[in-house]
Amino acid sequence: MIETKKSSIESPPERTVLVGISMGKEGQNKVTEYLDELEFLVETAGGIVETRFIQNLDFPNPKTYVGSGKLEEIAQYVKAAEIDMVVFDDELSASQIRNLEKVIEVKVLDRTNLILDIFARRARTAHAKVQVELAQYQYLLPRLTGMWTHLERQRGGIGLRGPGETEIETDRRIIRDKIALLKKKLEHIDKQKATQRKNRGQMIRVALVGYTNVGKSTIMNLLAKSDIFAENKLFATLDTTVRKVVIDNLPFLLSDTVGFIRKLPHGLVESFKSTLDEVRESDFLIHVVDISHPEFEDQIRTVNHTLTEIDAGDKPVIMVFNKIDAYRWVEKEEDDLTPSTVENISLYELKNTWMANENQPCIFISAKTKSNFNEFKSLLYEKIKKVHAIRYPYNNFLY
Ligand SMILES: Nc1nc2c(ncn2[C@@H]2O[C@H](COP(=O)(O)OP(=O)(O)OP(=O)(O)O)[C@@H](O)[C@H]2O)c(=O)[nH]1
Ligand SMILES: [Mg+2]
Repeated sequence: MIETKKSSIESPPERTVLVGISMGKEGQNKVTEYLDELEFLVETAGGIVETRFIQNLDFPNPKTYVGSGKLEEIAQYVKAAEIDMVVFDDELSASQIRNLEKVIEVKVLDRTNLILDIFARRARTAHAKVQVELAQYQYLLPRLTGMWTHLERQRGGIGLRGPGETEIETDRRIIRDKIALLKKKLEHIDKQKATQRKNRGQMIRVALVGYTNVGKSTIMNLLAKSDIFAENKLFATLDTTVRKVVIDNLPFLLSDTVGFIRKLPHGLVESFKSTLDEVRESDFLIHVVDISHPEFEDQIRTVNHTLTEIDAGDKPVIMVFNKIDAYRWVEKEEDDLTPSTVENISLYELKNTWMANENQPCIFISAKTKSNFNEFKSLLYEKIKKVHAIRYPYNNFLY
């Protein structure tokens, strides 16, 4: 085997500091959740979080994101604790990166950069690789002048890894050419994919969608008896997988797609549009939710928002609340008069609230313990039967 540049997997995890700002009344709780997620992203990318800095601000400082006092505090910590990189919870502008890096003197990353890096390492097929690389270069180009790429100690590592463990190019002229080339490649692949989809004919098509790490691939594996990679990391799935599933005697095509996340970089949504064709062209969606996640309602909003962004906002949806085995809640004391929060709601109450909406069928399951899974299959069957009856009105001998 050819010896290539040592991959980052073998190097020690990059020591990381997170920075977020807390805005408004609910700010403190929100920023904690957001930074929890950011920490999960850093770990998925192979870093380790040493500490967090949070500042209360009405809006981010246009020059340095946080105020100058806080920035100084961060810089001192970075030096003392030998930190490798500082990750900010929002997308930073070129000048913000430049200004921050002057003071902090180590690699400065934002949420977008981090997500792109994870996508780059997860991409397996040629299609996904081209899409991610394109999004990476489009992100990089306007930010090159300010980037930490020139820092001697900081060349490479998280933030600059391209698909296939090689470092991505940081020369402006070469990047421009690459972008043009990648766009052409993508066009070509898109044409092939469109032909493939046409050849599938009139089969009923269903797509699993949802926030990342909610259990989409696990459900796919149960339904299709397949063996798709599922793990407790963000963005385990990047490429859409399509499988034929038969429930009783009704066949349909089920696709498992990339998970969504808060502030999914727009460039990534753009370049993944063709992967998401599968979603856009399906007959209906199975929106999987991780009910055990404290922010699941926010996650539902994010998913709906992203669906609208890819022109799939008006598809019929079955809501599947997964991971009921991990759902925890705290019963309120009778004399506790503070308003109920998400933590005080029982699964029973939650079910009643969601099931009251007749326009949107929903079901509560656990893909892990298979609890209620047969009921989920029946619900799916009924839904497919309806689509089937409309599409093949003379073919009713199947049920
Ligand atoms: N407790 C519990 N864990 C589950 C359940 N279903 C899935 N998981 C776990 O949740 C994690 C994520 O599952 P995946 O199936 O990879 O999730 P995904 O939605 O495909 O994630 P991405 O592809 O990363 O977007 C894995 O560790 C699963 O084992 C469930 O019902 N209960
Ligand atoms: Mg998956």
